[in-house]
Amino acid sequence: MDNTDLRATLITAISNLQEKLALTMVRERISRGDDPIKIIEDCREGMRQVGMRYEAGEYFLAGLIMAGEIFRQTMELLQPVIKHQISKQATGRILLGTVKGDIHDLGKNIVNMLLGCHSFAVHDLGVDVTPEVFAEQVVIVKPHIIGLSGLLTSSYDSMLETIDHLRASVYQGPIIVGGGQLTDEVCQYVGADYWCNDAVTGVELCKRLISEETAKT
Ligand code: B12
Repeated sequence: MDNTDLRATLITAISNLQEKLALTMVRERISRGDDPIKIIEDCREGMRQVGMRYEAGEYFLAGLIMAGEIFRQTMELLQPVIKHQISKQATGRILLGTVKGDIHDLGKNIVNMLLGCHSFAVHDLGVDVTPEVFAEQVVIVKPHIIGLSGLLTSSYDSMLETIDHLRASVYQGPIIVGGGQLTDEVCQYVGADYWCNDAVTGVELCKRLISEETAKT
């Protein structure tokens, strides 16, 4: 199979919830030395298709759960490869979490892992995190950057609430919101400084913010 076929087969396998085939394709691409970030992007495309099939009524909640499990397993295969490849440069503390009412964490976990690979100290608060818990942790962790993750439309209000709460109390530093459905408009609505819908861009942004901060001091 050539590379284009491998990519298409991986995307379709995830979209069709074919766990064994998807994992075989990931293993094969790893063994061929494919860029792990490109493999993640293809897995994400498969997940996007699962979402569309759910929306169209072809899949039910069980389909989303199954897709989540397949994705988690692909990440288990990819994590050691990524950790081995990425060089360490930046340092800084990041507070990360999925906002209140939202339990999607696969994307956030990728951001966590990639930030860790770049020597960031990541304090991941998990999912369904209330504004109050974020604020409490800011006092303890003293983060340079806060990252809020959310995939549901209803998460935008939680992001807004969290950012309002943080700005009115303990934190005036940079806040990044992340998630597949985000846009400029959402970023403005929730009052974040930056938004991102892919982890690699998010990590580059964090590195830039930290080096700007270091240059000031
Ligand atoms: C898997 C999945 C689930 C799994 C999640 C498992 C898990 N552990 O995360 C489960 C089954 C739990 C689930 C539940 C639900 N889900 Co769901 N789910 C999905 C699905 C198919 C894939 C999401 C995913 O993991 N993608 C892969 C990751 C890698 O991508 P990502 O999250 O976008 O992350 C990347 C970037 O966004 C970025 N990023 C993410 N966070 C951050 C944070 C920072 C700081 C930065 C810098 C970057 C960053 O980096 C990541 C890597 O590049 C999506 C479809 C889709 N299009 O996304 C629906 C989807 C998000 N779900 C949806 C829905 C409706 C639900 C439910 C309400 C279903 C129900 N009836 O119960 C529940 C909600 C539960 C809740 N309260 O949160 C809808 C949301 C629609 C909407 N507009 O609100 C979607 C879009 C499906 C659809 N098309 O209808 N879901």
